[in-house]
Amino acid sequence: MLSKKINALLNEQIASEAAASAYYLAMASWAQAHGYNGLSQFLYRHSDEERMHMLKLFHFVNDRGGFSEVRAQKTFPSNYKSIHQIVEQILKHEVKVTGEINKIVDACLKERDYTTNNFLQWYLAEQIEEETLAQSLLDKLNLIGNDKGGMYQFDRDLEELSKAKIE
Ligand code: OFO
Repeated sequence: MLSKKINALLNEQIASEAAASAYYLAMASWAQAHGYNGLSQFLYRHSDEERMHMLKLFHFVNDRGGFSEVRAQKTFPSNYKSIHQIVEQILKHEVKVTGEINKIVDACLKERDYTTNNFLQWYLAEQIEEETLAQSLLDKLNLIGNDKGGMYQFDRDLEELSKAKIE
């Protein structure tokens, strides 16, 4: 059974994962409109993953006798300066999400809610992967600089990456 406090924290996280999904969807739309097909596919897929993260939490809360909330979404920007800016924002966003999950884990340990703590370990592992991927994309973009051929290849590589399985 979930405590009120953990239930509330998990509802915050449900809202955060839903927001991440919408944020990446907004970025995907920009990327597609600007001809970055690889990046848009990568972002559509990333948006789907965040929705899956949201649903996984949603079902966990309800299965544990809590109550999952659906909250209203804010509007995300439809304009971005560059691919570089988008990848920087993804990294920043993922670091923020890691901090949020750490905060819930901390609360679980204080309350001795080992079940939720155990459930959240999957999210922590996922965050390491996502932060590492965003950082490596940013490193590549820094290497490419303004080279158009390099940017074309980068977009092609993202297209390949987007074909991998969703989790
Ligand atoms: Fe960005 O991964 Fe969800 O939690």
